[in-house]
Amino acid sequence: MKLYDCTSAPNTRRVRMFMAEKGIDIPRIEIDIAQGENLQSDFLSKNPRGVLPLLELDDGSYLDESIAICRYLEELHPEPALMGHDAKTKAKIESCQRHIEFDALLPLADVLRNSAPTFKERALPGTSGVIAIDALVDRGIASYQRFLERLNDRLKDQPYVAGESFSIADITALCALDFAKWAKLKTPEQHTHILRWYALVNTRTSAGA
Ligand SMILES: N[C@@H](CCC(=O)N[C@@H](CS)C(=O)NCC(=O)O)C(=O)O
Repeated sequence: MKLYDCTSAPNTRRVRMFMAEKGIDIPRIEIDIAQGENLQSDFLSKNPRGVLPLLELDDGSYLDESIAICRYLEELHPEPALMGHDAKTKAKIESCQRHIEFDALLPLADVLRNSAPTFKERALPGTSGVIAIDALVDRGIASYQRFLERLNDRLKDQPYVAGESFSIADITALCALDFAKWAKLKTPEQHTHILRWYALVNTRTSAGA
């Protein structure tokens, strides 16, 4: 297997952290998104959507979408389980993941992509060619702030995002909070439960992946 990766991007970091937690070490090929390397024919012949991460399997086929990649790796390397053991935990983790993706990662991508000159004509990831819309910046910030409030409430009564154990939901949330720093969006000090959780997960070795 091979992972097509971009060191600075949040979704690729999710997969790198997931692999680090499981001790999976495979070759990585760096693709420079800012320079548009993902939009060149060589990469598009592997993934016509032009997005990362992308996993090349041993049979020469490709798998995109960070969570699909993680699910595949979880099947191959079940322990430590990061996507849950039983029906309820699996569903809870999946639900948390969806919240983080829709309420934080996508709005944050809107904030960055609709404000950064590099993405003026690439306001959606990949081959979209969509022009930036200024109003999406404020909408993205508002969604992220609401997400932080809910996350802080959730972490009042449990150590990790999806419950008592570290899971892929913690990986996704950590990647979202670090991605927010690119937009200069810090976690407000009153969100003490998030700050406690962040200190806990950010010291894991995988956080450096
Ligand atoms: N839902 C996809 C999102 C993939 C995505 O948006 N990837 C970004 C990097 S974080 C990308 O490839 N961007 C390419 C671009 O900006 O042109 C996933 O989870 O893999």
